[in-house]
Amino acid sequence: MHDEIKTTVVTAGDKAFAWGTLLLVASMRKNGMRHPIVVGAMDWAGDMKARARAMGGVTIRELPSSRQCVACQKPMLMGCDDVQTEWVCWADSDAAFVGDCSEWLVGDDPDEIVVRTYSPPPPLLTAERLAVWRRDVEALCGKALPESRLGDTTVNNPFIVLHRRWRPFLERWRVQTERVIAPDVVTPWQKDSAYFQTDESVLGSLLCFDPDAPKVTANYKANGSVDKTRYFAHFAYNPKPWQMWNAHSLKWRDVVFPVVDWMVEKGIVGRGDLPIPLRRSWWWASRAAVPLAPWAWRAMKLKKKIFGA
Ligand SMILES: [Mn+2]
Repeated sequence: MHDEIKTTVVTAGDKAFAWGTLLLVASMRKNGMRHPIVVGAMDWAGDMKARARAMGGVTIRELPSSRQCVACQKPMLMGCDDVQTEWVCWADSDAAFVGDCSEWLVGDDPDEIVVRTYSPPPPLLTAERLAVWRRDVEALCGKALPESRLGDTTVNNPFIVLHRRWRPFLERWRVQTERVIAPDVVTPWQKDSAYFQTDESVLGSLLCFDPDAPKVTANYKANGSVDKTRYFAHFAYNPKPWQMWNAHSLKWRDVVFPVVDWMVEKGIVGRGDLPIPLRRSWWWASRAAVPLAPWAWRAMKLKKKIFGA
């Protein structure tokens, strides 16, 4: 990319997502994306921070150790002073860029937010929950639109691009997240809450009902809809590829391993430092264990619930 760099990429993870974050950062550098990167890191080991910094242009912002989910720090990080560029891009740390995606890191229109809408709408978004969103937006802003701008749907936010003119909007998103998400919420998925996808649902509520919110782009391009060789690959399903491969993530094998190879080649990590699922030589075992992934994930969650780690 020869154009001036206009965007800072922001991501975050607790220690369970440190390897994912390294993959994300490495995928950018491997593909020639030289953008500054801000990483919100919660409880990371020193060597993981050193590896991230070794890729260049990476600022680490320590997140206070807490039980509240890291995803809720998204609006704070996107609006923080380490972001000095005209645009900011949020990228989830369970993801990788495929190809040079620089073009997708700047929006077509500074008045719009680049974020994907759910189609079809998530089943958990009932009319009752939309009414709660509207009521809460009205309490925050002192006003709210009578009808949702997004109809019966909302947004899915692993990848966001926003112009810095929307910093006051990021601040409203941050404050509302603090108001409506309990401080002891650990994981982003809260199916019994009106804010069932925590930070994402709060963003959705504002985009639906805040009269001063940016308009959602009708032209989301980072998913490969415009160019199948340049896209944002979001791993989504648990467990994540660096924890254990599963039936959904197998398709990302040829996205993940070239990035791992690049990190080893550049001396960012040694092969022996890699978690087993990221070792090519163990692929046969990783592949064979796929049917066990849903059970292993349940066991991991239970362990976290009991031991908090
Ligand atoms: Mn994600």
